[in-house]
Amino acid sequence: MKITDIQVFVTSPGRNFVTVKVTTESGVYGLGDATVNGRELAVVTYLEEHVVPCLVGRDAHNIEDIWQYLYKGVYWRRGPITMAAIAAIDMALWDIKGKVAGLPVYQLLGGKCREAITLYAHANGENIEDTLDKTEELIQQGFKAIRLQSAIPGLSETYGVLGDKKDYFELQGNRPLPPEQEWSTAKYFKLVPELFEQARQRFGDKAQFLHDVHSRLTPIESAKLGKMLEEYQLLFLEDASIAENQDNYKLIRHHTTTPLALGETYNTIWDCKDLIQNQLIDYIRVAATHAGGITGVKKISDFADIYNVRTAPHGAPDLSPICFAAHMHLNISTHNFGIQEFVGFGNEESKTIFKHDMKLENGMIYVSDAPGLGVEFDEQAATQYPYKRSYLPVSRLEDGTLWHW
Ligand code: CS2
Ligand code: MG
Repeated sequence: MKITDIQVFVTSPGRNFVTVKVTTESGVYGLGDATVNGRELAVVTYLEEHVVPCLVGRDAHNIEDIWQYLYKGVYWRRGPITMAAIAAIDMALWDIKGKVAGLPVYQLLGGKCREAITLYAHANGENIEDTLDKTEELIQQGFKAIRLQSAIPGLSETYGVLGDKKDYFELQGNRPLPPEQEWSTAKYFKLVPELFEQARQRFGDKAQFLHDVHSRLTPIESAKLGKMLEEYQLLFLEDASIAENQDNYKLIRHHTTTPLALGETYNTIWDCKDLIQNQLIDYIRVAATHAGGITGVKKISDFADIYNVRTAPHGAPDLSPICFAAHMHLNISTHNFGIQEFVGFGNEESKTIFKHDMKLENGMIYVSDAPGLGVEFDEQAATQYPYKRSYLPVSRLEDGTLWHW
């Protein structure tokens, strides 16, 4: 079944998304997500200039060969831009194969290992009390796991906290230049243990708690935080230190039994191979859009299973519903699935573009049984929201030193 056309759409219903549509000679088409937050047009160019010309005329059914062709067939392998381009093509080809077979993609990946997908939701607040009030609301909605992030007293803006914005789309979608945020590890350490002390006092074991450090601590600081939080039995501490240096996690692991999660910035197995085989982490968080699609994530998940590492796919607002749907098909069919990050199905504008029938019930998601990935993309609606450059923030210490955001 030959590929006859590949289109790349950029739309910005509050924040930018890059969507790939692969069309075949039979008219069947598939969709993929190619969104790299803050670098969207780099992926568009990579796809249109360097991928599309090579794929038109190839057999859409040959998913693995096309993946290898796009990965091994280039000299400059890996990296977020290359792997997002590969990912989008890969997701679209799985979408096509499911539509042709008349089956949801998870049936092509081995069928169900569970009936529904357990989620963790985000509670973030201007202070500890506000964060815990939001936590209470999420527990009442049935969420069994909640990520707690609170503003840090004395710092103007904190990662993961909305401030005066109504949602993540508004927070992330309109940054014509990288905003500069201040960071203080000392102020952070004053807050986080107290946040979880009060959370456990207020909620007991009514929910599992998580926290995203967002790579801001040195390894020994991460080890100290992990030890301080052990009594609160977190489900996991995410991005405890920067992901580039996998050796960091030997030191952290040596000092604390708090479970560790990492991987949302990883693109291939090579980024996380040592972490997994040395069991330095407990959850691998690669996202389909950033790690080579369904094919790429499946390779990493199966490797992780050998070493008791579970998956906890990244589910940030900068991954489109197409990526989220791909995760649902992966999560329901992956034996060592752990938990899925969930920040909602998007804002009202994005719901006019990306349509699906994934169901949220009691903190769980029930996957679509529609053939393929189960997401429709309204090209007409997408044209209503043209691309708008927007950057992720940068972070500086109080003395002005550039730091990890
Ligand atoms: C965060 C992300 O969801 C998370 O765990 O780390 O929101 C991250 O900040 C964004 O994906 C960056 O684009
Ligand atoms: Mg994160």
